[in-house]
Amino acid sequence: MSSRVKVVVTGAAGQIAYSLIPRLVDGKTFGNKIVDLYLVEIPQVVSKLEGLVMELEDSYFPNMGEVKYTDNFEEASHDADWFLLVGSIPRGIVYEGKKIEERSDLLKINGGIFVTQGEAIGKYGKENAKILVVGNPANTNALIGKNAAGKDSQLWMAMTMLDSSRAKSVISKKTGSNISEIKNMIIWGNHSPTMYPDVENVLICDKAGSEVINDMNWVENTFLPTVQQRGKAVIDSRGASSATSAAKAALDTIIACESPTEEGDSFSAAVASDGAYGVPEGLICGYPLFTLPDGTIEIKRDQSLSEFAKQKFQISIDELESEREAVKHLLK
Ligand code: NAX
Repeated sequence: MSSRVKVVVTGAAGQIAYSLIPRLVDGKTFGNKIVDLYLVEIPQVVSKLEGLVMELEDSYFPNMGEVKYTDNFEEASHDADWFLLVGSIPRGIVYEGKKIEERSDLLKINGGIFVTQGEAIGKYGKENAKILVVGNPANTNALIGKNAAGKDSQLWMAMTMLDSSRAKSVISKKTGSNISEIKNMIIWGNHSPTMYPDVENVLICDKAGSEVINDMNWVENTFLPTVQQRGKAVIDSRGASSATSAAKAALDTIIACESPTEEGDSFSAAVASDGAYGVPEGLICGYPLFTLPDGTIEIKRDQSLSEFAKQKFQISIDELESEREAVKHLLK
């Protein structure tokens, strides 16, 4: 195993990145490896990264390798092992004279960015590079990027770990169990309010969630809306979207990919469907995943879905299909 890892982070001057970047080099996320960072921003903002680099240098991180920054994604992408694609144009900002409110507008603007970045990753990234898309709409951005990269040996994921952690937190409060005792917390579908957090297959102190939480009224009317709308609740209170929790979720995704998954557990991320669980091929869909001791990452295929679960999951699959339709001109 290489003792160095090269990580590219886009949106590096943004709020998630400010929590994320220092923890990439703190010796925990990548263990003993020396971490080389390549930070990417848009030209209008890139000079701010000089200050972030100064802070990193001043923070005493023995595992930090080279740190570079640029507004040229292609230059950053050479031989990178990991790409954390956090940068995107957020909802609510004024872009070319128009306030961006609709998901369809977000898809249009960000879609273009992911074509260019995907092409560079396919051309210059490592053959076995892992790509985690955080910038929204994450699943469809990943679909566009993966398609543009055109390299099946690279693993494209969209982040649903934050949704999974939020769901664990709600279940932990409901059942009085510690968050570490909640395993196999699956997020099916899209990282959007249509996601389906699965309370039936989740394990709470080694018991099936369907046995422990015997309260469908709570599931439907409290649990699902709380998890699905958590991002909005944070924005309403903070006046800004989730940042420190999103950064932690990105780090947890890396750790889950870099170390074997415990028996019975899984981790959440959205990956390209190969038809698993009846999802149309190619859609980047939230699944339960596991990492084998040799580093291979696979979809866990033995989970059973009740009629209730299938119905909820289908709503999210339909949304993913309509997003794919909206960006079909960006797909090769
Ligand atoms: P910020 O607006 O603070 O930062 C985004 C940064 O990306 C900005 O500095 C911007 O200049 C940069 N950027 C835009 N286009 C770029 C490009 N082409 N190349 C490089 N950099 C680019 O947003 P922040 O709060 O950090 O959120 C980043 C993204 O994460 C947003 O799209 C947000 O919606 C998404 N989120 C995704 C989550 C998930 O679970 N998947 C949860 C948290 C968050 O909402």
